[in-house]
Amino acid sequence: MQVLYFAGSIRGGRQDSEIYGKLIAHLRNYGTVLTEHVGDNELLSQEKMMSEQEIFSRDMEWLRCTDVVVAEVSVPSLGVGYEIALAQTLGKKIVCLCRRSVGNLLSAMIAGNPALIIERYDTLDEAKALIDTHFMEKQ
Ligand code: 6IA
Repeated sequence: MQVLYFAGSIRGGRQDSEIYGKLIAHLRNYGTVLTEHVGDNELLSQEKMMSEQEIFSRDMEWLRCTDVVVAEVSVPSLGVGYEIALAQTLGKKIVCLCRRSVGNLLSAMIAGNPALIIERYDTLDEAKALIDTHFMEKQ
């Protein structure tokens, strides 16, 4: 089983949190997802016990020991962009999922980065099928 890091917006806006939760549940078919709180508002509220410095250090450590990063990038987020850049520096495989409706509002720093695998989707089922495509080849 692989170790997976799911990145999704927190302070950038929580409007997609339900989608994150469903994508994380699907990713669990392929490995351990370290960042379950990103898709679970209750788990996330437990993070209030941690300082921002502790959250930053823990997330950086988790990124280091991750095999694959899956980032949902439809909602712009400074933290997700930062995580993607660090993951790239660490040589990780990075799959970015973005709803087609976002169009060219996706930052050029993501859309134009040849090191990233960028997949567009319309429906949750389509996003899950894209995840299957990327993880099946690793099985
Ligand atoms: O800039 P953002 O907050 O949208 O960044 C979101 C990304 O940074 C996610 O992919 C997370 O992995 C990471 N991140 C940012 N904030 C947190 C957090 N607590 N807990 C865990 N990971 C985080 C934020 C405070 C919380 C009590 C609401």
